[in-house]
Amino acid sequence: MPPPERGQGPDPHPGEEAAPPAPPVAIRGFLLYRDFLLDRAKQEAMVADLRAVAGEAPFLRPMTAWGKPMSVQMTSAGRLGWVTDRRGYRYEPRHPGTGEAWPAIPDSILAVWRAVSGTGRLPDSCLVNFYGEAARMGLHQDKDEGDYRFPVVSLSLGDEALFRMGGTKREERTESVWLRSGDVVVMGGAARLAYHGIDRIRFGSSTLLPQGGRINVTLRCVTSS
Ligand code: MD6
Ligand code: FE
Repeated sequence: MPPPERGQGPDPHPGEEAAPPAPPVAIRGFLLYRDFLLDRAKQEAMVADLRAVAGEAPFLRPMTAWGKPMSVQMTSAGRLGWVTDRRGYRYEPRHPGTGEAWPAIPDSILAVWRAVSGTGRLPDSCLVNFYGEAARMGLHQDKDEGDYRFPVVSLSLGDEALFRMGGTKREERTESVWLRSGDVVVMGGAARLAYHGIDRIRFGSSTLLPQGGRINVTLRCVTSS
């Protein structure tokens, strides 16, 4: 058998084991798998899968608990979707606009979780964020889940984004890195409750999305069993 190829992401060739991902770099406890999905065709297939999700569960511009619309548009797949409105942040089993259950998490996305999450459990929730030209995401912790033993796995597609990573207190020192299309970040262990955010994107830096912009997908276990 030939040696495993690097950077080929999850999707093994039929009858072969998935190639182990190239080792990540650790930044403030966040694990960054650069070019986890190197293959352009795989990235395009994933975008098509996510467009199908958004076809069933349209993107929403959520309201924060303090009544300001977020600049990022969001939808979800999986058993539970993350929503926010005047009642605050929470997970819901149905799309707030259509009233329908969220679509299933695409297999192409689950394959990334299987390859890097280090758990046999599958995620309950797949949050899909879309960043247009001026979108950003303030420094936050992911703490609406019921169980922090499981990591959050994030995948970037499209334009580059400046990702800021800190510690478990807002005042702590931060480090930033430009995330590129195909990069995967795992936030687990001591970094599971670390502050992080997106300062800005470089609109038009990638050709993956013909109209420009960035898609970020985050996978999470929400309930403790
Ligand atoms: C983003 N990411 O990359 C925002 N959360 O657009 C997140 O908020 C995030 O990258 C938890 C774990 C990894 C992440
Ligand atoms: Fe987050």
